[in-house]
Amino acid sequence: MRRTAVAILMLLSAGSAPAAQAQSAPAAGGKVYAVIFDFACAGSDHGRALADSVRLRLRRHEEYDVLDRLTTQEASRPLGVEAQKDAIGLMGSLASNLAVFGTVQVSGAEVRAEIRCIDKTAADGTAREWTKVFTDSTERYKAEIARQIVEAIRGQAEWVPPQYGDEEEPKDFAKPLNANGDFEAGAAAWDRPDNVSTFLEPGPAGRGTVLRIRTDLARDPWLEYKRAMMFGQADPRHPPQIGRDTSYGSVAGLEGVHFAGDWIRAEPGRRYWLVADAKTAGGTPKVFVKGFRKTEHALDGLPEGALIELGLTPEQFVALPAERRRKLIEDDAAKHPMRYVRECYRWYLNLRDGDAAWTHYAAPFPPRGGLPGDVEWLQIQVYAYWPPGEYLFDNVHLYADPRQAATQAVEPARTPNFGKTSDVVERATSQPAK
Ligand SMILES: [Ca+2]
Repeated sequence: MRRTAVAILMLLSAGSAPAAQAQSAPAAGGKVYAVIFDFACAGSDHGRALADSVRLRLRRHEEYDVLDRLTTQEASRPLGVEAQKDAIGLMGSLASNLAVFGTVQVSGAEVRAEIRCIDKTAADGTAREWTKVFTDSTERYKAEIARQIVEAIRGQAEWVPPQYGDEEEPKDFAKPLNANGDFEAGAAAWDRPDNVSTFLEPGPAGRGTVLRIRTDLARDPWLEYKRAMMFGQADPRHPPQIGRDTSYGSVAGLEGVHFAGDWIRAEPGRRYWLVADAKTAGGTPKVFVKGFRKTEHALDGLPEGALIELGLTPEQFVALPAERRRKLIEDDAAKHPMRYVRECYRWYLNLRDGDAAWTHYAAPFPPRGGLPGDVEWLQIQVYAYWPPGEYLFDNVHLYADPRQAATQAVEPARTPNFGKTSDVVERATSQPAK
């Protein structure tokens, strides 16, 4: 009875792994002590590098105790696929019950790995053995072949996180869901540019109007100006002169600059594509899609904008009778419902390949599954920060995924504690004080 309970707990603790364990998985409770020898590879380091990728990847599975690289390299030279006797001898002296070795050959772009595995994890002590050939000729050969080797070792498929560029950009998008993504209608459906950190201006031939963001600015006068602009106390047609600053204390080093679009009605269960063109000289500017939902408005506070409209200071507001305060909040929420939304979803397109040329970016989101059900509104926010300088953007479009046939359920994060900050994780996992 007790044994059964332990086995069930082990399956549960395997988390998202399929409940049906592969036949090659170790007996319940048994650790696999694996040694991955450097692979033999004439004339290059590919064998060592690939072996190390396999070690790292296999180590992610908690039932595998993988001998570290230095100890392995001290114990043995690289072992080619023919070195079976050496491997079996070393398994004994290294107290390992699983050994992997092999030969890697590189020919042009193609990498070919002939890999042998000796597995002595079976409860009855019998050795099982396989030899397989893996090939890849992409830039990601190391990750790709390592994944296939680990799948062969474990006898089950690895979960592969979505990769940028995994899915080809569709050619048949319908009309964008956001208006004026090409900026040809000026600031329509976007923030008003402040003409200090954000500009809508003619781009190079063929682009019409583009968005320019500047982040090499002195922070304090910029913040003061943005605030005044928000409350109608500054006019971007007559922007102030704000000094250039490229220090860590600049706008680039602290807030960065956001340029937001209008609210877009969200459709839970939907998948989207976000595309953008950008010209950057470094850094990783981003195009965020943030999701918002209505929230019960705070019963004791008004947003700053509302206070200014009412001509009240926060102190004057607090001094009002409770009934009067509640009435003002309810009236403001009815008039400006979007002042009372809360961010509940966030994804971004990372514009990371900037080499001072215009580059097109496209990616689907959510990375897996459909948009969560609590997202009511989406907002696009173009964002640039470090390094201090200028960034150009054009054709920022949000599309419904034309390949999606039916609404899709939300798929939760695969990574434990994904989206939680470290303090939350620490609190949740720390031992209670005695
Ligand atoms: Ca344009």
